[in-house]
Amino acid sequence: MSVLASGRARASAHPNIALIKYWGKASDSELNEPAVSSLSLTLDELRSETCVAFDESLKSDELWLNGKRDEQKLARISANLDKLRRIAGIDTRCRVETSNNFPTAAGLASSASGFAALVAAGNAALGLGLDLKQQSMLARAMSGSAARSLYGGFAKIYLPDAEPAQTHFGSAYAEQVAEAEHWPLEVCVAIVSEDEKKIGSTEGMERSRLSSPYYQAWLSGNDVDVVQAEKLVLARDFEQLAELSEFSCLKMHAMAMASRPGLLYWSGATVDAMHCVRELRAGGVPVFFTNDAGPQLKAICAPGYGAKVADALAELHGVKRVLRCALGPGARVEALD
Ligand code: 2P0
Repeated sequence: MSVLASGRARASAHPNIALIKYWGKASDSELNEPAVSSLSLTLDELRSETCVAFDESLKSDELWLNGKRDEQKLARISANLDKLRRIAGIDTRCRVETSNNFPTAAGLASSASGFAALVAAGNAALGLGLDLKQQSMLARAMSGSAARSLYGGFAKIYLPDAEPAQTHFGSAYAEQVAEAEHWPLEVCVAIVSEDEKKIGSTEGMERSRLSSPYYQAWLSGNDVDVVQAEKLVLARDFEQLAELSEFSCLKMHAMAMASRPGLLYWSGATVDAMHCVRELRAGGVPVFFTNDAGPQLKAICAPGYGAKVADALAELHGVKRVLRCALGPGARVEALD
């Protein structure tokens, strides 16, 4: 620990939603290297806040999630705290308090925002002095999508640019494609279930790698998709980004569905919402859908169209509520109480 570091810090971060999807790991090493490139946008209103306190008086790590002691998720947090401790050269146990203002583990990328906030808080608490790229590498080692939540606006993980593995960090990292202000897209999240998903992403990815006959084809397409998506974001070409992003989403799910046993993250309401979005688009509303390892449907809208899309989704039977989000900032350290 740096002599100036207090061992305590608080940070916040936002979930991100991939327009070009990550699904699959390069190996089962603890560096958690992704097998595919990805590109995402970071949301504003959804938020994780994480406080860490490294404390010599603690006998073991503690996790408090949304105000309650959580023993179930502690092992994963502890293993990731070990990564921070290894860099700092300490063995001090830590109390982690984290809260989300949205459903946890329901396909809303709570691990992305949660681990991005943990890295930012740990970096500050231990005085590690990691720059954003290093923080992103470390967050990726904790949860692949967390690397992207270090950045606001649009971010990508582009594997051909990855560096030779470094001790502690591995190689893949995220970098910003554009700030939120570059293209203030709006996002409507149709919540169709608040339950935690039954098969987590890590387990699902491994199942797809081992059993989906489409897995190799899936691996071969994402570098090209990310290069194209980045150009479309920079050119603010909504129509072509809509087509490419829905393609990436459906391609990922088709491959995952063909795993054995098949991974079926959609509910009937998810599919109804997809049709609703396509009908809106056919009627001239600039909107497209995407969906992750859970049933919620995310509708990405051109600036100014969020209210209209939210109203249409809210009318669907099976949609419990619709969250509206703008694009947001990256992870940041907050003042302690
Ligand atoms: C994504 N997802 O690109 C994809 C699309 C879900 C579907 O990244 O195992 O929680 O912790 O590295 O980051 C979710 O996977 O997985 C994810 P781990 P993570 O957003």
